[in-house]
Amino acid sequence: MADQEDDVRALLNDSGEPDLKHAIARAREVVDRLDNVVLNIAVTGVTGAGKSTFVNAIRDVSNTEVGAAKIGETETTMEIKDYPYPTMPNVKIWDLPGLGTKNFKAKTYIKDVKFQNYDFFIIVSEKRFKEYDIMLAKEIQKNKKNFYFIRSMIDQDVANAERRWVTENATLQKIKNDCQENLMELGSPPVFLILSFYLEKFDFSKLQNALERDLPDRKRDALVRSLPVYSRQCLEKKYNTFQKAVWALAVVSGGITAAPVPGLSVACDVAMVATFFTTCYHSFGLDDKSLTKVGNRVDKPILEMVKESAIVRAIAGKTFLSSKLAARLGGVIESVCSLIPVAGNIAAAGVSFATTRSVLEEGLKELYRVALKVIEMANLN
Ligand SMILES: Nc1nc2c(ncn2[C@@H]2O[C@H](COP(=O)(O)OP(=O)(O)OP(=O)(O)O)[C@@H](O)[C@H]2O)c(=O)[nH]1
Ligand SMILES: [Mg+2]
Repeated sequence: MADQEDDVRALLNDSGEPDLKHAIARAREVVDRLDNVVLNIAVTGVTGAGKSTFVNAIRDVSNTEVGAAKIGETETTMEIKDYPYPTMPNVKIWDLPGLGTKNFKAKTYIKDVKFQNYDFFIIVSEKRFKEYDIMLAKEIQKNKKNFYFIRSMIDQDVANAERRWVTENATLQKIKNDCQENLMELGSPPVFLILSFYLEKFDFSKLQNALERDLPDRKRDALVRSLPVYSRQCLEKKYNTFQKAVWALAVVSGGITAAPVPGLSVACDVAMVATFFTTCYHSFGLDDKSLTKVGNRVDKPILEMVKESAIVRAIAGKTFLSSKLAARLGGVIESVCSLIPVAGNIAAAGVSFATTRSVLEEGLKELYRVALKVIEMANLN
């Protein structure tokens, strides 16, 4: 009984709600948001600007991979196509066809691409922003949506200028000034310089900050969890969004109900806990595909390092939902995990809210620790 009272106290404290009924309702809402938030991002701009390349980059998919957006030297994207994030299918990037081609006329473009379906627009240009881009931005503005200008192909400009002994910084500043001059009639909105092949360079983190600032909370978290890990700060943000959900998941996976009083259950939905860890694992870029890519880039045995972690091995081996959950997590949180029931969905075996919460917290922390090590090895600070 004393344990249950402690649990209720801990739960109310975590939720910030005045009573169990409200805390449980809040927990359900938080857990629901983990998977079910819909976010639609439109990537648009003139033909050949690098839109599809950017779409692939922010999904962490290489251009040649199955399921990647097609890239090409001539007009490539001919129809509107959605590209869901591999592990968050409700978050979608829409690769829109090039503006101003004979198939998509500037005047009717906004209507043709069904602008109302998107949360915001990213307008890509490989050179100066031209009248098409400005017209598009005005139409988007008229329709009360946000837009963000990104300037692509920065590597080419920098390389060309370096041949004339112009420094990288001077080139970047010149591109920005140039773009903003062209966008004067829109009040010179910021222009983000992006190199899709290396998101960690230039302005991608500034773009992420701007998107986060403008999105409502639940959509912001979905964005943060979906983007590839390209910096320590980006990883930290991901960790924080998952961390915030831990208490709620402990409530929901515990099947806790408000009645009868005091009503805290003594169960743990093992499958739900495992699904949470698997989502974090993908979001932190710890899957084999992401790691192989990073490892090849820096020529270091990152995959091997990551596999030293028991929890990563368990998730990668898909043995996580098996009856060995507790043992798999063993090295990480031995004493806590030995309390977890071994199989099935809801399994009642005297697991309190506090216990489930600490299993979730410790598992998440371990995945975060490994992901930080990857960042370090990949020189992505
Ligand atoms: N050097 C360099 N090349 C890029 C960059 N982004 C895209 N490209 C190249 O530019 C070409 C066009 O890229 P896409 O991504 O297909 O352009 P798009 O805007 O989707 O083109 P459409 O679908 O025809 O409208 C391809 O050859 C890409 O490899 C970049 O940042 N730097
Ligand atoms: Mg394209």
